[in-house]
Amino acid sequence: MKNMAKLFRAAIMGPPGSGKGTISERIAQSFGLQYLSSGHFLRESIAAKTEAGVQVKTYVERGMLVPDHVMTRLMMPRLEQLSGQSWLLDGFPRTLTQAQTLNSLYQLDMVISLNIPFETLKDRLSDRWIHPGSGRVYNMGYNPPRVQGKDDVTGQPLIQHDDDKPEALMARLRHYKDVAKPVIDLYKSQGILHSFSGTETDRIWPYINSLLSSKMPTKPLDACQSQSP
Ligand code: G5P
Ligand code: MG
Repeated sequence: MKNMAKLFRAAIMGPPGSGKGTISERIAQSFGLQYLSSGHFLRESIAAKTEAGVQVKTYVERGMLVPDHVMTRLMMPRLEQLSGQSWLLDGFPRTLTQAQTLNSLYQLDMVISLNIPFETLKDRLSDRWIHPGSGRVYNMGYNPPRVQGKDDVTGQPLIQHDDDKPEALMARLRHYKDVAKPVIDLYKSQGILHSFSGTETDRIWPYINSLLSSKMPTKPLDACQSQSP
């Protein structure tokens, strides 16, 4: 039974390593929203070597933003497939152009923005290792590979990009802030932005949980079909 409860559409924003994925999984589990991660779709396309995958590989490997038109072409069909369902977007939109494209098609109910201190992000991301073939990401502290230095699926060696080294990281995080600012301002002007600050996901989560509980008192009826990536 769909469409009996009011649909709920949300997005979560935050710099690399801010906990978007971790929090999205908790939201999807607790509130039964469909969860769509732009990074997951990109890595899926890279692994499948689709046309889009080949196009985006270098950007993703270097932590650079994928061009807007490629990104919207990847995300919009996924949203079309979810018509009549409630969803949460993780990592999209990231630029004003992406936000405007999304805005022209869907009205978001809520945008969650994570403000995590640069020092914390730097510590988390400098521990990040990548499988270059697929774009799979590991964190040596939080989610290490089963065998040190090897990808869980292929057993191939993991690498650390120059971009995840401290100086480059600071530049990327500053760049995130510049690009995100107009997006955040847009959602603030629409009255749907909710910002959360802190250094630990576990401490931020209860606030997000209670906000969502107040805005979404009952689980959407399509809850059971959640297909988080
Ligand atoms: P992604 O996949 O969106 P990023 O770089 O934005 O990737 P990432 O790494 O996925 O961000 P996250 O989802 O914000 O981070 O955070 P997470 O995965 O939950 O947590 C990060 C790490 O910290 C994890 O190992 C987690 O276990 C750990 N962690 C979480 N909470 C805590 C805590 O409290 N304490 C500690 N110690 N650790 C914690 O995008 C990838 C690339 O795709 C492209 C870009 O190239 C991007 O770089 N891309 C786009 N390009 C253009 N437009 C878009 N819309 C794009 N979307 C993706
Ligand atoms: Mg993520």
